[in-house]
Amino acid sequence: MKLFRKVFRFAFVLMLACTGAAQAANDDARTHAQADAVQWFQDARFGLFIHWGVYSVPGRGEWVMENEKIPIAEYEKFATRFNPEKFDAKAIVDLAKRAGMKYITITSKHHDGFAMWPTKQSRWNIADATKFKRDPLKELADEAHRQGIKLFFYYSQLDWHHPDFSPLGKTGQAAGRKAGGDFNRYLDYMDAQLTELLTNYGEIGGIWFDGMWDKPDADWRLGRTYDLIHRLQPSALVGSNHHKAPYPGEDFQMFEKDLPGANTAGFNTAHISRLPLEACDTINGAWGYNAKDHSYKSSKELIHFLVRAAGAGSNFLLNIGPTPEGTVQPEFVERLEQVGRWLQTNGASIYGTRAGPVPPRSWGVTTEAKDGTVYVHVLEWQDEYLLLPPLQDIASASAFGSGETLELRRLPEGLIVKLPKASADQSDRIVVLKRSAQPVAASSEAGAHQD
Ligand code: H79
Repeated sequence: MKLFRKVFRFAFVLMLACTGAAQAANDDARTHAQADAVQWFQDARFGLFIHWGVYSVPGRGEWVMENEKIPIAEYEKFATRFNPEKFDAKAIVDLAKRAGMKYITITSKHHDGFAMWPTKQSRWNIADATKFKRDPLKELADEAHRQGIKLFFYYSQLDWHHPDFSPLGKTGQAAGRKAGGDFNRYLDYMDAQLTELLTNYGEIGGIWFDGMWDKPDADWRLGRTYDLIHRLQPSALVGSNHHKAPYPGEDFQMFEKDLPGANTAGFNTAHISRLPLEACDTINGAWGYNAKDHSYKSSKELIHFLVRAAGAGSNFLLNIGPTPEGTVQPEFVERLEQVGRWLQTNGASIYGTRAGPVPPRSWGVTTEAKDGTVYVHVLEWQDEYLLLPPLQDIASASAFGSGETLELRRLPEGLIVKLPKASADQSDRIVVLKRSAQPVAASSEAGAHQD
């Protein structure tokens, strides 16, 4: 009997040790996968955001259900008209590549709860509720993988359609759901949908959550959901647009319509964390297709946003809202191609860089490559000379592209650089600063003054 107990205890301890070791190995795998993914993400710097769903049918933006107080039964009729036969995953991935983007983040489910893939968890999805029998997420995932573009899924935790999204939050009050749903059952549904997305679509770059702000005080079981994601795909990065400082388990921090630190949009009150950063914005004013919104940002404005994001150490996720047919309107294509052309020439000052030694300024920003080369991006500055803070180890300045040596004066107050001449259509004047191994003294005798 005693022996039996001993053996039993040994087996029990061994089992504990094994699960502990397995857990440690898992954690270790996640740590390595996450570290590589984070490096990749920060090097990428530019991605394509896609807002696409049944809301594209009325063409009044992705908030149409809430803004126009459309009840569920009425809203579901848009799905019967959603038949995006012109959707061409290759055309979309080609476009992202031409734009110089390294990843795509697409709405798998927005606040209206509609799943853009044939989920088995409810019939409110593209296969069961529309005439369109294809799986656009699968087509996009396969094409993205073929072309070496990473695919992220946007997933709205807020749901205006699910009966168990209860009690209601700030929004979704006009959808017409009965009270008494079970929120934990909703969270099980969400985890089951995420499991599908992270199991059936190959390698996924990450999950981009949105909508927690609707019920900031609810228990969202974040730890459980984030662990599930990290277990299913250790290299998938998790981020959430909750407008607060990041929670444990999140791998990047996003800023909606805002540069990190700028807070121009007013609702990203979270301070900047040490996590990788990503700022997202629209080309016109809408995320989902809006047929009447023609206030397009110019390609120069978009380039400036990209450059200012890089200077703040952040990625830029630039959005398109495809039409209900699945095509991309020409105004978006044209602008993405223009940004792509700019990146073809100037990409070395953006890709693979981190925020540079001079913090963002109104005149522009600095980025820094891994070899220490500093790129000064002069965006809004009319004068011939620019005063930079006294950077100690800068040996020389040259114009990006032409390589022309630029005059550099080292004063105790700072570095004065003579800027390259701007051409009329130039979005950005880029100065390359090369570092020396030794700090350079602040005097013209040091040989820094070149005419
Ligand atoms: O998917 C796009 C938008 O539909 C979504 N995020 C981007 C990426 C988005 N949802 N809401 N918002 C953007 C704006 C949020 C506004 C809020 Fe509020 C202000 C949320 C909480 C305070 C006003 C009051 C709207 C809800 C309550």
